[in-house]
Amino acid sequence: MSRYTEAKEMYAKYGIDTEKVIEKLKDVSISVHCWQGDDVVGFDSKQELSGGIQTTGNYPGKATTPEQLMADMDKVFELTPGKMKLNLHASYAIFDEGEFVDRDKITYKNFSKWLEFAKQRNMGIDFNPTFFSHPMVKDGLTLSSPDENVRKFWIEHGKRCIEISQKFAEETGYPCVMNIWIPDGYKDIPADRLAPRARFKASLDEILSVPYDKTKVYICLESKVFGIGVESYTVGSAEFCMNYVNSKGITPLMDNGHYHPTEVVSDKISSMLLFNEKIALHVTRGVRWDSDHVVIFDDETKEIAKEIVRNDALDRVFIATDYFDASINRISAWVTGLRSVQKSLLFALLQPEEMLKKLQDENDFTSVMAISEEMKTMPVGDVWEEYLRRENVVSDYLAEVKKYENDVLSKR
Ligand code: RNT
Ligand code: ZN
Repeated sequence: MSRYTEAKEMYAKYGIDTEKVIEKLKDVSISVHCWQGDDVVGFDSKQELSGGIQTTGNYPGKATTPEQLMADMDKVFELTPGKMKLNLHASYAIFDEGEFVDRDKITYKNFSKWLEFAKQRNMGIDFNPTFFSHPMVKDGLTLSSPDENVRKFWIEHGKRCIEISQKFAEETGYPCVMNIWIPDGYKDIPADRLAPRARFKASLDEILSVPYDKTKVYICLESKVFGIGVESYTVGSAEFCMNYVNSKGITPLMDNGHYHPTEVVSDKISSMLLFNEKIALHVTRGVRWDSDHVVIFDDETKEIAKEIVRNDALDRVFIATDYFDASINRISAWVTGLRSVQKSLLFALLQPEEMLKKLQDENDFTSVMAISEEMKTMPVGDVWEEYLRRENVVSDYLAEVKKYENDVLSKR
């Protein structure tokens, strides 16, 4: 008997059909962040990374041209099972020789190569305006700046990005999730917490005045608690974003690095699902702070996956990855993170959720604990291997990555 057949029988004892689970997992789409490939540098101005986020490390072979980034992403797609979407930042605009278009003026034409890339791979595109790493970020502020010219520049950027997102959705045939995150905040205790938030609110209102098709473009707002150099006050806090999103009927985005270290996104998902048709996630791994370490198959990632699965919300949660590690092979980092998200979803799909919910209602927490612990050592790995086999994806991705490093990355 094969290991998978044995695993199938073991799970069947808990009423879990591994065949159905594999079919379900195949359909879950993960939005792959392009910025893991070049340490969040982008192509438009190659400015130093700003906005309180940081990459550390200097592993050789990073992508420095669109062609290299695309080639690296192809390697990632080849080594990753399941459905994927391309997640682009506006700073990844591709210009012709000698051309430069600033962020307040970009159009979909500056992304035509990406559009071609996505279409050829039958992928949708998600998009992000880039409110950082740019000279128009003044004193660390963008949409909340007291300087009207600064605000205007970034409002125009936001508007252009909605237009581009709409075009992506129309051209690819897949809806585009457009996520707004701004780095605005203060290093030390501010004298006025209200005015910057009021300006941010007014700026967002202006951006959202651009007409767009709500069935094609989902606009998200991502909150944050603090960033490096922005320790005391963040304009786009959780409360700001949650209220703004609800008042406008747009989509909340939770990044699990953006809360106090003992707060967990897994506990927030159910509440957000009760009040929002869709929610979006940035799956990352914060180590002591929002460090954006590569996602691994750890407890919180599994718990997030469980919340999506047992609340029957796979079609209501936009899942995207968001991490950047420059200290290890970037392709391996990308693939490890993406596989970990999928593995967590698989683990979640392999839980006897109905049984556990019933036991909770009967206040039998003794059984809830015992069964949950048993599930941890069930043969999820054998189901995972079968899933890879059916998706025609190699199991040993490390060997492939090393080969690519040798053949391609080391020659850059
Ligand atoms: C920053 C946010 C944001 C960025 C990307 C690059 O803390 O998480 O999502 O990581 O937009
Ligand atoms: Zn994020």
